[in-house]
Amino acid sequence: MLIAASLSLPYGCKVSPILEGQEVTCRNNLDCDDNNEYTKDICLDAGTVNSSCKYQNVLCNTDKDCDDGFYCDGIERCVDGNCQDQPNPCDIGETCNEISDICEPIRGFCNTDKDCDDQNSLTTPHTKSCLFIKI
Ligand SMILES: [Ca+2]
Ligand SMILES: [Ca+2]
Repeated sequence: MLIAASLSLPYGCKVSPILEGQEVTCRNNLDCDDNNEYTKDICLDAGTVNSSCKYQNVLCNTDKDCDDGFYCDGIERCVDGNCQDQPNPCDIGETCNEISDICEPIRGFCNTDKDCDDQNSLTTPHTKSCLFIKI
């Protein structure tokens, strides 16, 4: 773009004089828009004859861009253009079922309630499946 007139800045700021008719590549980041949502558009030396556009690749724009399709390895989040893994979605005492995308109580092999005692007075064991039921 061509500069129509020299820049005047508030508060008496001094800038290098720009002659009328000189080319300026960009005045702000929007001037560098490349219509690619997977690049971050940056205007360097904005509004000067040395201005230029810089493009940084962005891996994601939304959490959906990061989803690996697996429930049990956690929900992936898009943070500042990069994907970040989140922890296993299940609580302690639960196991993850990838087929049904749910967390289930850990079950074990047992013959009696004693085999399933988790030493927790707030649960009662349910024999055969070792399913602990909160009371
Ligand atoms: Ca872009
Ligand atoms: Ca995942």
